[in-house]
Amino acid sequence: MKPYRVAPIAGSDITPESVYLQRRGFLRGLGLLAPLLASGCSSGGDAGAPADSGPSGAVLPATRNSRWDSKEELTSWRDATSYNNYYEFGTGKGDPARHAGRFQPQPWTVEVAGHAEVIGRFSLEDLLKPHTLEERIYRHRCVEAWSMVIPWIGIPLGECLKRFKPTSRAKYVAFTTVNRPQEMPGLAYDVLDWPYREALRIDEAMHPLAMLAVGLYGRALPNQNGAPLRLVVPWKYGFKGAKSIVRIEFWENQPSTSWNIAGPSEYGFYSNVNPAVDHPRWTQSSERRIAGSGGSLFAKRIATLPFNGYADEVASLYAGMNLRANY
Ligand SMILES: Nc1nc2c(c(=O)[nH]1)N[C@H]1C(S)=C(S)[C@@H](COP(=O)(O)O)O[C@H]1N2
Ligand SMILES: [Mo]
Repeated sequence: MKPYRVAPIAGSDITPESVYLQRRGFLRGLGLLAPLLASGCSSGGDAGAPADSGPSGAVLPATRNSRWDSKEELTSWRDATSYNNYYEFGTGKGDPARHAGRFQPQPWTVEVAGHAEVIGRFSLEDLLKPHTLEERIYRHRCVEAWSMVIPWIGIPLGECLKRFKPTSRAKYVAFTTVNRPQEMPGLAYDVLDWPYREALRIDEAMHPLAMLAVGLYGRALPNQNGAPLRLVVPWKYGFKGAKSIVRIEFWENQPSTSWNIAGPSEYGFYSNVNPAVDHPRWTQSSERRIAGSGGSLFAKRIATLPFNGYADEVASLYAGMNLRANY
């Protein structure tokens, strides 16, 4: 069962599985990997998997984009897929992996609406078809001051949005995520204004770093990471990365967002990673890097970089803006 029909890419372009296994010390898991590869099913959760079994789920061929490679140690598949924020499945870090098994990310459609010439309902296959899946290694910084380094697979968000021909009135793009109480036990709690909503300014959305992700570590996104389609905006705090997107809407005015409604003084619209502006309840000047054998609990603290290290690429988007007032 392969969730995506993606045109095959020449062998040399495909990230070899062995690269992950070597880089991440998973050679020990090779024997365990074979049956998982054969089953090829999108994983609903790795919570019960053996500790070092490595990536699982449908293999997703992608072209490595060497522009965004990294010498930093990658977060392990296990940490990236078992230490999550996805409040629709519960507020604990282990809840998404534990409770996302019932969620059905296939088939999937996305509604496109608002100030654009091309609007309507599109299947995930239609959204992805004209694009080549790329792999990019990005730093991933949560507002709660932990971070990861993750090889995402997806397409540039801007390339996808251009196909809808946004009009000159489209100043913002709003993303709404799926709302399925039967499959998502966390929706029974009023911790956020459901459905989860996020938004970007149109120039942020068009920036080549912004990604629509469908996989990680060479595999389709597990449910807990936002299957089948999520945002990845690496210069912003993680909560801007809306998971399981069902609606994309072009707006003239700045859209409201779930986290901003929940705590306007703590979660701003921009939420650019900024070590100089602390969260009211904790510092943002450093982060716990969850990577390698250090594991989640004893992860080392490192300095947080402006724009999460992507300042050279994105700082110009905010020229002249007061980034303390516009946090
Ligand atoms: N729909 C939805 N998307 C979401 C969230 C959520 O609760 N619901 N949490 C956000 C937060 S706070 C973070 S840090 C990232 C976490 O992504 P990851 O679990 O893949 O690392 O997802 C973001 N996207
Ligand atoms: Mo987060």
